[in-house]
Amino acid sequence: MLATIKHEKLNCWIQEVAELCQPDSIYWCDGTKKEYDSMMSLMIESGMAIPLSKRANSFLFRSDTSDVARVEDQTYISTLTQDEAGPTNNWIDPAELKKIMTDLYTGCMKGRTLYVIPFSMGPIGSPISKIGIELTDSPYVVCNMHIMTRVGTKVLEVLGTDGEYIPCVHSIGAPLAEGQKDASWPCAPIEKKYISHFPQENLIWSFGSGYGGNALLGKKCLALRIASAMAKREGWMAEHMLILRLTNPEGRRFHIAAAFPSACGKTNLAMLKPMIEGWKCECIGDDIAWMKIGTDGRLYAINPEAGFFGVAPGTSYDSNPSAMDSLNKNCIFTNCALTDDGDIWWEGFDGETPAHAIDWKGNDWTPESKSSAAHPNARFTAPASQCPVICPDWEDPNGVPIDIFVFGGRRASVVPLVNEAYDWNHGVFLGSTAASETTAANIGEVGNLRRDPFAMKPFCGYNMGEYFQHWLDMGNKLGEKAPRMFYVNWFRKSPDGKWLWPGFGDNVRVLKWMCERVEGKIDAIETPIGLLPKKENLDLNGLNISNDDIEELLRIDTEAWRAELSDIEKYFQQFGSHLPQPLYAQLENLRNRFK
Ligand code: TSX
Ligand code: MN
Repeated sequence: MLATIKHEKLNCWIQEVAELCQPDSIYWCDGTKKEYDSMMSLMIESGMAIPLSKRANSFLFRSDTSDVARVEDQTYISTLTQDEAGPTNNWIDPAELKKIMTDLYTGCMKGRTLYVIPFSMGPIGSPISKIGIELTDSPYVVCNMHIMTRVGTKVLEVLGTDGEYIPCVHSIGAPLAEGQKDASWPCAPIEKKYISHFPQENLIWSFGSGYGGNALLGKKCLALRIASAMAKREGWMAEHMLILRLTNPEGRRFHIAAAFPSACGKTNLAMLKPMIEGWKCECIGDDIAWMKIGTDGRLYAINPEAGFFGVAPGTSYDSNPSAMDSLNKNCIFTNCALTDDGDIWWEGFDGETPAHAIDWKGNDWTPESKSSAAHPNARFTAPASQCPVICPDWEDPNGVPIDIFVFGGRRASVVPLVNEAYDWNHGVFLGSTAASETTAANIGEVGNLRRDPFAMKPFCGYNMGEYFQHWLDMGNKLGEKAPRMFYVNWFRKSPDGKWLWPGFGDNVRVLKWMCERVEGKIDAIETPIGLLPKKENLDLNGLNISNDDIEELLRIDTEAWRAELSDIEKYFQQFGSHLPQPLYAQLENLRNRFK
C-alpha cells in the first residue's frame, strides 16, 4: 500500500514524525473490518481488550486511573499572541510549546508501531467535509477512529498527490524497552499530558493520554477547536451541537441544532422519543455540527462524525432507548463495569443492580461497595448507523437546512422552561451568556454556576470575543433566512426541590412550541428576557402537571434577574475590547426592559 501513496508533503511529514518518535514500524490503516478485527485480536492477547460474551463483536477497556477524561488544564491553543487565544483558553508560545513537546516526543514510540490513520470528518467528498491524518501509537485509538470517523484508503484517494489535510500527532507517551511488559493501559503521568492546537497552521499535537477527546483527535481537537478557527477565517460554523429532524403530523420537517454544556443530556435529546402522537424525531448527530450557507441562502448542517462517543452512566431504556438499542453489537466500552455473565453495566442501567461485578479499576464490586462500579465518565463508542432513529439523510453530503437553534443549561431556578430570542443578536446574547450549574459528574463544587458560552468554552480554538463577533456576522449574512433562536431549561426545580418538568421524551412539547412559532401559527408573550409561551400554546395533553407548576416553570423572578444582570456584566468584562459592542447593547436592552 505504501507504494501507492504519492503525496509528497504527507510522506515527508510522516518521515519526520517517525524520525522523532522512533517507532519500531509504521502501519498504514485501510479502514477495513479485517484490520479492525486483527487490531482487536492483538489487544485481546495483550490483555487490554476484554471481549463481551453478551454483545457481538464488542469489547471492554479499562483505562489507567490517571487517564479518565479530557484534561482541560493541559489543553492549549497556541497562537502567536496570547490575545488571539483569548481569556478562556490556556496559552503557551508556539515555539516554546513545540520545544517542550519535541523533547517529550523524542523516542516516545520505541517498541511500538506508528499507525497512520487517514480519516474524513463528514461524508467522504462532501463540500463541507475535511480530511485529517492521525499518527498514533495506540491501537485502541485506531479502533475507536474506525467507529467515530470514516477511515481508510478512499480518503487517500480523495487526497490525491497534493490534497489538503490536517496533521494530527498523537502518542500515549509510553515507550517500551526491549523485553519490557506492556501496561494494560499505557500512558504518561498527568504532568506530562499535553493537548496542543496550533490553529494558525491547522496542526494538532497530543501527548500522554489515550482517552477520548485527548486521543481521538478528529473529534474535539479537529472538528471543534481547529475547525472553529478555520470556520472563522472561511465564513462557516463549527459548533458543539446535536442535530435532529422533527417531523410534525402534517409531514413538515424542522431541523434543529442545539448546544448544551456537559451533563444536560444532549445525546438523550438528539435521540428523543416524542411523547406526543404523530410527531417523529430522527437523529443526525449528537455532538458536533458543521454548517455552511447554501446556494439558497439557508444554513446547512452536517454531522462530521460517524459514531457516538457517549457517557454511559445514566444511559438506560428509560432515559434513552435508542442509544441502548445502538449498543447491542460492534461497540467499544471504556471504564464500564463487567458483570459475571460477560456483559457491561453502569450506574443508572435498567433492571436490577448486579450482586457482583468487576469495577472499572478491575476490582471486585458489590452494591455495598463505597465507590461506583463504572467511572462517572465511562463511555460507549457506537456506530451512528446502528441507531434505530438515525435520520435516513444523516450522511447527505449537502447537509440539512437548520430552522431552529437551541441553547440551554441546567438551572434549578431563575431561567424558565423556554424562551425565544427577539432577534438574531438577542439570540447570540443568549448563547454567549449560557450557563449551567455544576453536577457531581463535572469538576468543582456541586451547584456552582459556570458560564459556558454556546457550550464552546472548552472547544473554541480562538478568542471567544471574536467568536461572538463571528456569530453576529453570520446573522448579517443569513438575514431573513437565519434560523430562529431559543433558550431552554429542563432542570428548573420547585422551592421544595422537586423537578418541575418531566424532561426526556416530553421535551418534544417544547420543541413543538418552537416549530409552531417558526410556522407563525401562534403568538407569544413579550417579557423582559424574551418571548415566552402562552400556557394554552404548550401541548400538555396527557401530562400530569399542575397549573401552579407550569406557572412556576414560566415565572420570571425580577429580583433574581437583576442579580443575573450584574453577573453577566462581570462575566463580559474578561473579554475586554474583544467583546462585540452589540452584546453590550443587548445587556443594556435587557436592563432597560426590567426598568
Ligand atoms: O437528559 C436529560 N434530559 C434531556 C432529555 C431529552 N436528563 C438527564 C440528565 C442529564 C444527563 C434529564 N434529567 C432531563 C432531560 O430533559 N430532565 C431531568 C430532570 C428529571 C429527572 C427525573 C425525572 C424528571 C426530571 N423523573 C420523574 O419525574 C419521574
Ligand atoms: Mn460534547
